[in-house]
Amino acid sequence: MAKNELNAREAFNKILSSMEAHHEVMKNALPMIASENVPSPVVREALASDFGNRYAEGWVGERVYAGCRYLDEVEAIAIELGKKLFHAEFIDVRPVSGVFANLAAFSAFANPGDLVLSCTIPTGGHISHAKKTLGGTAGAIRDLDVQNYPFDEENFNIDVDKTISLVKELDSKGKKPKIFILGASVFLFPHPVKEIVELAKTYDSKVLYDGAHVAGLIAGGIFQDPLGEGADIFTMSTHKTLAGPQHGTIASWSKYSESIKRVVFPGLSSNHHLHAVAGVAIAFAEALEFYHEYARNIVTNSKTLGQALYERGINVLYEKKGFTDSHMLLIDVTKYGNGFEIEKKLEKCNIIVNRNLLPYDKRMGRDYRAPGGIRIGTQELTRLGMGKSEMVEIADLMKSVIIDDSDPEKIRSKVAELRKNFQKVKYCFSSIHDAYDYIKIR
Ligand code: DSN
Repeated sequence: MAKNELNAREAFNKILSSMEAHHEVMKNALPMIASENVPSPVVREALASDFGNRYAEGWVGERVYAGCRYLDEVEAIAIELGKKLFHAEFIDVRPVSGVFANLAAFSAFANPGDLVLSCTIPTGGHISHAKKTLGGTAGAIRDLDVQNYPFDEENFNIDVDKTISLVKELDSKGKKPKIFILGASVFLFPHPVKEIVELAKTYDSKVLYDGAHVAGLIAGGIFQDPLGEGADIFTMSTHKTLAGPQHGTIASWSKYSESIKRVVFPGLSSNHHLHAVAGVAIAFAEALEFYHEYARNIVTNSKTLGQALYERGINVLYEKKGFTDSHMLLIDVTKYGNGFEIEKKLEKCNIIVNRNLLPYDKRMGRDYRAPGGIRIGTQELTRLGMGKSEMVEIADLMKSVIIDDSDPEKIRSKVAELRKNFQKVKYCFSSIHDAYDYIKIR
């Protein structure tokens, strides 16, 4: 064994101490990555359960294994609750992530070489929607011909008129779109679902709405209702604003159920992570009971934080549109450095955000390594019970880091002080354990 190599016992101990240390940081930090959240203790209980050690291939009631009685009961409940939450006729909770849910939709409704449209990454698109040259799931894995929507930077949204012209032009060259992909990873304002649905009808194409980021807001009835507006398929991950475990789900219509079921199993999964399915079922129940309030508080907090940062001189984009209609904000930090530098500065103070491309970064010669922006989300802080006054305090702390270059140690202790009274998960049925308690069952 080389000198610095860990033996098995040392490795074992190191793994446990790293996990515990992570929980200590989370207790004292401001977690603001827009794609994350803290699930309720009950969801964590589901994740630690024996469900995670079992197989249940196939559909509820038609499994190809024995021993599935309770697994089936829970998955059937998840499906029922999902239908109510998302106004869907069909729910498949088996995709193991949002990317798998998207790949299932690409596989069910398009063939290699088919044309699809999506947002570019600097205009908010997710990597699973992206072109082959970027290694995106649609382009590189399903081999789809990905074209991008013309984008209205002023309003941070898809330019519908220019999209209509682009699609006409592509059609004249013999390329009809198979899928219009909507939804995004920087998702500030609802996408023009109705308009794209109208356009899609002309070409007999499908509209796929990737609502991973906003699923909890949709469940709470404060963002657009994609199926209600006419989308064919609504894919999501279940852990962002929805605050469940890391997993995926597809919501759609009965007429597409068989095509979707077939690709999800056996096409894209054998087993589908039954502990996560139980967690999803719990998160759906929490959403039905509590997210009307939770979703509204998230959006209020985002707008409040946007305004407070803006008033302190930080260039939060889209002020004229009220900054955001969702859980996130996009900030141009180029006056003070690049997104990477600001992300690291904030991290030193236990304020956790991510660097992000801005829609105009490419023109400025910036790329994802050192983009011009940061993206922040308020969904996790809201889940911990924070409200408007805490958003204003956070704006002060962020200003101290970004503009005043204050001492990280001082800011870290102020962050910990602010966090002291916000240790429980709200908007759930039971919260005996604190949000970031490291729970030992060994
Ligand atoms: N890449 C994630 C995000 O942060 O938006 C989504 O998968």
